[in-house]
Amino acid sequence: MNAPIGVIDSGVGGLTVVRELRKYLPNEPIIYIGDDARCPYGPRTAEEVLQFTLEMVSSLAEMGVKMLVIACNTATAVALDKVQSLFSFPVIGVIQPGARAAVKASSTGEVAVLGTLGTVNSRAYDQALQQLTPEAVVHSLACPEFVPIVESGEYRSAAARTIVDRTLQPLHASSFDTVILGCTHFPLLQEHIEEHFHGQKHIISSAVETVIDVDRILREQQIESSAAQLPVFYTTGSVEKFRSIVADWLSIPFPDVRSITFK
Ligand code: I24
Ligand code: DGL
Repeated sequence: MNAPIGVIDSGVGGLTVVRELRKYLPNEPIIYIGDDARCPYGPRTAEEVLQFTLEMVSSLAEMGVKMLVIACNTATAVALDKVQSLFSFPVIGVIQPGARAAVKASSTGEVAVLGTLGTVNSRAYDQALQQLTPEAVVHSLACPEFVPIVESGEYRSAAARTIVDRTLQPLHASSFDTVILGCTHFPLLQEHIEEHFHGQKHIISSAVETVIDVDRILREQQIESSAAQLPVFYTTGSVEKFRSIVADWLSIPFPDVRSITFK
C-alpha cells in the first residue's frame, strides 16, 4: 500500500524519527507536519497541546495517511489516547517504545526520565513504565532549558554542558541505571548527558524503538509500501528555515517543504 505514513511534531524535533524511518524503512513514503509557529509545546497547557495535535492529525487524515506517528513526546503524553480513539488508522507515539527499551535495559528496575514540563507533568512515562513493570521506580525530571539550548544551535558548547550538569544535579541522590531521553531534542545533548553520568548509565532514545513498532504494524496490517519516494514536509512556520534544517539533518539537498496554516 503506497499511502504515506504521517509524522507530526511541535517543530523540527520529530525529524529524529524521520531519519530512522528513512534508514530502516527506505521504501515508506512520509508526510511530516511540524508546528514551528507554535513550538515549543513543552511549557503549554494540556488543552493547547491536544488542540494543536488534533489540528495536525486532521490534516493528515484528509491527506490519506495509512498510519500516524506522534513523534513529539509532549504531544504523545497529552494526546495519544484521544487521537487513537478518534481515527481509524493505526496511531503510535514515542513514549511506549522508549519505556519498553528502558525496561529491557535496566537491571535495577529504576529509571530516570528526562522530558519537557508537559511530558513530566502528564506522568505518561510513569504509567507506561509501571504498565510494563509494576514495581518499576521512576524518577522524572523536567529539563526546561534543554530545548532552548538545542534550538539556539549552541548544543555542543560549554554553556550547554553547564546547563546539563546543573539540571541533572537533583537526580544524584537516586540509584537508577537507565535514563530515557523523553524529548525529541535531547539526543543532541546525549554526549553531555552521558559524560555527566560518567558513562555509567544506559541512555535510551526512542526514535529507533519507535521505528521498530512502525515496522511491526505495517507488516501486521500488510500495508507496507514498495516504491521509494522522497518525503513531503509541511510547516506552520518559516519554510526557508525548516528547509535548511531538513537539508542538514536528513541530507536531502532540496527537500520538498510546504507551508500549512491552522484556522
Ligand atoms: N535544532 C532544532 N530547532 C531549531 C536547531 C534549530 N536551529 C538550529 N538547530 N530551531 O531542533 C527551531 C526553530 N525553528 C524556526 C523555524 O523553522 C524551523 C526551526 C532540533 C532538531 C533535531 C532534528 C540546530 C540543528 C540544525 C540542524 C540539524 C540539527 C540541529 F541546525 F540540532
Ligand atoms: N517535540 C517536543 C518533545 O518531544 C520538544 C519541543 C517542544 O517542547 O515542543 O517533547
